[in-house]
Amino acid sequence: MTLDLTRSVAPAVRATSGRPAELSTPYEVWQGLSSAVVERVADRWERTSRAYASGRMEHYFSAEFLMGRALLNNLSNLGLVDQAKEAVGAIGQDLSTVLEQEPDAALGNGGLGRLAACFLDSCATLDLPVAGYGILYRYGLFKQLFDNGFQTEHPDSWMEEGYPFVIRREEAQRRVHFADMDVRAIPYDMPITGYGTQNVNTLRLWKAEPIEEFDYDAFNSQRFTDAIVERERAMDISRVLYPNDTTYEGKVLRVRQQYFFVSASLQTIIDTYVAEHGEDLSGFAEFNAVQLNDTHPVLAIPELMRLLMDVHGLGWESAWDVVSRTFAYTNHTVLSEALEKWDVSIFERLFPRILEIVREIDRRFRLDMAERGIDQGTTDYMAPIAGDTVRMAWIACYASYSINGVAALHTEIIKRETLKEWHAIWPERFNNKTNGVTPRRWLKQCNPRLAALLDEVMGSDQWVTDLSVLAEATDKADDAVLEKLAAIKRENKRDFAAWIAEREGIEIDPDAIFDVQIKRLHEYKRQLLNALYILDLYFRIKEDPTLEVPKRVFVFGAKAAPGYYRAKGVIKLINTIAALVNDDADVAGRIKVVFVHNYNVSPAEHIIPAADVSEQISTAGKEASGTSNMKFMMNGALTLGTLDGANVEILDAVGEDNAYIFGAKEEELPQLRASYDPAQVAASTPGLQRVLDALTDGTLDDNGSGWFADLRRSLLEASHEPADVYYVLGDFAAYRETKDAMAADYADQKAWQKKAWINITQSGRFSSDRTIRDYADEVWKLTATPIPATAA
Ligand code: B1N
Repeated sequence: MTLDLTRSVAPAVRATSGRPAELSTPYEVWQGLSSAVVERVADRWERTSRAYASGRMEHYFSAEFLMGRALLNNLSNLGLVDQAKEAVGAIGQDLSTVLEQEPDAALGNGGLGRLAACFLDSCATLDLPVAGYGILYRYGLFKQLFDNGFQTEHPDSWMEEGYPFVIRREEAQRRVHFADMDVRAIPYDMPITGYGTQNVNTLRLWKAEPIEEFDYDAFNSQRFTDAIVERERAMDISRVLYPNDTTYEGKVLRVRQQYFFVSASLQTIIDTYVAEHGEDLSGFAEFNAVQLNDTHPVLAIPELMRLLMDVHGLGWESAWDVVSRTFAYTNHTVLSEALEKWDVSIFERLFPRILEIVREIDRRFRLDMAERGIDQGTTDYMAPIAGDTVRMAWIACYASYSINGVAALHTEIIKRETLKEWHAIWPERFNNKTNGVTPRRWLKQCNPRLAALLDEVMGSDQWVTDLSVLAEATDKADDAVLEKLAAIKRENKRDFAAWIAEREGIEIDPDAIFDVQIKRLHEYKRQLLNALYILDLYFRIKEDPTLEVPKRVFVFGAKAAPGYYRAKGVIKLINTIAALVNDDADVAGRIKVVFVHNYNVSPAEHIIPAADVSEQISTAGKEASGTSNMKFMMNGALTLGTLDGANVEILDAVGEDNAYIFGAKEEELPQLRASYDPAQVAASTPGLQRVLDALTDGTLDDNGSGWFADLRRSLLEASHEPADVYYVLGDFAAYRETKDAMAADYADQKAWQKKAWINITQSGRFSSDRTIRDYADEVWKLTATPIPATAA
């Protein structure tokens, strides 16, 4: 029943290092211990795959899985942490040092990719027959360094030295055909363990390789380099993750990646179906459903049509009948720059047969609309093909039986605006699935002190798999509990301060308020608003150095897409503000600004448990959901936020006394914007002009890049875009007032800890277990399939 690691660690370490375990490096111990864990779950994994194959399955298609580190997660899920500590101790090493050796699997950009990872954890924990499918990028999201405050990007070769958590399945490879080349798709399978269950689910990541290992003719005719180049062309497909979050680039390689992984995945799923149920594919949708994680895998729709018709002999009608009962589509953003559109010419070049199918979908769509009496303008707007472009979101909406947004407000916006034409015709397809995060990684593992307190207060660890039970403890916050909670936060802040000192070389005071904004750098997320506040606070202190202000540490973590210059300007600005304030004699340590470089999943695990304030300050209506807001809440940080995304539901759960909400609401913005004059707001808001002028008057040096002047212009001057699109100046006064009040409230620690406790105990709704149960019941129609326990 329970697994035993004790005897297998030392031999596994010896096998990886070729040395006695006692002489191996911490990195070798990580490799050995990780291999030992995979070895231990091998039988369960195989039994789970077999149990799922014959029943109904859900397949989660996503171009991104931001998995982070795997070892502690697996040890914790399998109940092996203590055994691992002991086994590692026995060879003279320390488990936490070993765990820190592991590179993050950063095969995603941000929230969308991390959501997919949390979902896999919940599916396994709930014994649900779900598999993930994606791409084994050789290079994950770029590594970020700062050079004089400027972001620089560096390759993330995360598995160059071997990665024990994926198994190459040579025998399960598939061929993917493009008009200009055929490639092999080799699956690398990652076991996904659940918490306290025997089931081990699978994440299948595809790697592209040439069909011919090597072109010997070219080699023999002295065209050695040509042969190498040809080989590399296939490998290019899975070489690198595109570093854009909520935007896309119409690059040929990106669409190749998308087709590559959906084609290989569908071929596998169909082959499994045929093996179980025979050659007649008309029953495919009874046993399979595919969730499309945004539009990135939408080529799966025409590809399944192709496979059903060209390979398995179905006619168009039966194939379309299967397809339209197979796919469900999740929309993750209302930003128009993220809605993928591809040039017809790219499809022509890469996969003419897919283009032919899309054209036929388009033709039949137009007939369908005509029959429904939809006018020509609307039909043209909604059609899969417009002139020279293929619109992936419209194909998704037309073919999917379910369309969902990722928070209540977001779903209302897509119904009312982004996808309103679709909602008008097919309202029954639309549903909301508010995001969630896994409490295993984001509470139990990253905040063991708080987890122990919850065990104690609750009298059991049931909360780990049913977070909603914490609500029973909302009223149990007596003085003893609140003091323990305060002590835990303090310890976490000490640990974090030590981590920051080592990583960034900055000393911070654990008694200060830790105010944190960690997320991708984007104008709509308004890191700039936060930066303007800090600058204003700095000037207030400079004006009156005796001013009494609560001590603060402002923590940032953010990567900017390499081509997004304005976002890079904000990074440079925050780093420049840090240099200005951190050592200023007048400031005297009352403000520290820390920009954590190379923000990723594992830094988040250090940062979130230490946070007091969770900055969730996007322009209302722009952040589809947000998920760090949920992680902070679970760890007792209070939200400083706008009524956007899932913040709305967090406020609902905790009540207005336990969150700090400010700013324009989504429904107010159109009217506010109509008469908005940012220059006038700047002139009439005390202190604001001074802050904006500091961007260009020599206070802050952008090293001749011109980026700070651009930021100032973007707020004040309308040119090719309206001024201050994201309403930064409009919300500034309200933000400052709320943030000042929040900082003042921190002094009453008892009241503050009480709010923190309410946030923690009311976070049940934001467990990804709840989200996944809802998908499974309402969209996927799946039932739990626990594998029977065996003796080993
Ligand atoms: O998806 C998250 C949400 O919590 C966030 O609010 C949302 O911004 C995020 C193209 C995206 N939306 N769209 C993307 C990522 C990569 C890419 O190439 C778009 N990411 C989100 C989870 O629902």
